[in-house]
Amino acid sequence: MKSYEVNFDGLVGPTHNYGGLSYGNVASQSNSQQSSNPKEAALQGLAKMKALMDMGFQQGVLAPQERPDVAALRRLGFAGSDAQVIQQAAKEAMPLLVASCSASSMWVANAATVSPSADTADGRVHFTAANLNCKYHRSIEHPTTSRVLGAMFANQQHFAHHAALPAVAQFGDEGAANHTRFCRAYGEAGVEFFVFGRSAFDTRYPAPQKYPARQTLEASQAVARLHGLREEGVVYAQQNPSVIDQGVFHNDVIAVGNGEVLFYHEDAFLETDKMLAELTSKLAKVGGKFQSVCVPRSAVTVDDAVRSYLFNSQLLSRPDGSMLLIVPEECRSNERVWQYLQGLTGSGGVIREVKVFDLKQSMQNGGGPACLRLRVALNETELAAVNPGVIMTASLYDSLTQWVERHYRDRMTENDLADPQLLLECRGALDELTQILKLGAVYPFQIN
Ligand code: SUG
Repeated sequence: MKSYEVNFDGLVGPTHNYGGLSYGNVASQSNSQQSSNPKEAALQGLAKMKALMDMGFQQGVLAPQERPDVAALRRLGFAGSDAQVIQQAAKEAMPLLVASCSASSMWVANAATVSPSADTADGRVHFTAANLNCKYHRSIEHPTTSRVLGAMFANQQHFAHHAALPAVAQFGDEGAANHTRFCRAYGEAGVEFFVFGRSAFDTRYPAPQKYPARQTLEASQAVARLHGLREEGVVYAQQNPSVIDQGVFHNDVIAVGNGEVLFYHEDAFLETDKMLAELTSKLAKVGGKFQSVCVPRSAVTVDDAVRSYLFNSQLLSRPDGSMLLIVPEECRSNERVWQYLQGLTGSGGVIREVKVFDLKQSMQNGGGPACLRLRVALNETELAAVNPGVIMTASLYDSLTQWVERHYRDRMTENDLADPQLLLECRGALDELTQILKLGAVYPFQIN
């Protein structure tokens, strides 16, 4: 049976703004308070989806969330009408209003961890929504994420959904941003690679000194258990704490994998040799030949990687078995990174082509091409069981583009977030979106 990697991209929501909310994420901190352009952000994301679809890749779309999250503000004690809740929060606790307005759900690599059916004990595709417990503005995403994923992958014969892990730092889980799967073919059993930043219970693992390690070993292990993964099909590795302290807040900022290939920076992991040996032997057991492409620090520094997002790229398989790297424009403007990429594609190795996309609006909050997509490996039967409303087509692209043009503002600052009219605009837009994507009622304003 045929199998595919389907990339579901997060559609940027109408409140996209630069709130400076993510300590440890260099771009988010350095662009704090700049004015944003939600319309441009959404169109940049849609252009990437369309381009990948046009290249022949399977492409889907994941809906944004209701923002401002008035229900979240009510849980923090703000009361009255929706407009009063927003105005009171703006007056008394602006940082909380900003957090409740973040369009951060666009970075759907953090929406969930997904295990394809070939890896799981019950032969279903498993999803665990990420609790995103490290940052308040992200911790409020998972209930709606679960409803949206449930509406996209509704068929219980093929899809199993798990609620987010307990909402405490010891089970901090950032989803697929710290998870990669290696396999010979998408429909065959593979090796799932979980990368954690620290251990919550075992003091033998070092932790970063400056910035938070968002993913714990214990969270990764819990997800592997929930998904029914075989021990032989899992490898755990620790992120190098020193790169977290240099701004690598998720592993997908310093490594990306696809098929049998891991593309990573020399400083990305601890005990790299042991990890590579384990990946090689476990992949061999399922018939695969693991390959690694290490980028030496002499060619690209960790700082270059963080600024250019070289590794937050999408590594995609082409029909001839070679691979294509989708990188952000920032890679072309970094001389060392661009030079490295020219050498890489010209070297006769597996990565043969680089395509550049302008995702500046998302990049300025620390979200590159890989952050914007959630990969779901599906066989033909499973793909046919996905809600067809969320699979990208030329006509869906047109509808979404027109929808963005109709509803999105082209400038957003902190002051705009305090405007109760914004809530009405967003709800109107999202109500229409759920009809376009055939999701049914998934938002709090639709179900309460
Ligand atoms: O969680 N930025 C996101 C970026 C997530 C990127 N995802 C992956 N690497 N997979 C984060 O730090 C910034 C929001 C703000 O500051 O307005 C933010 O949430």
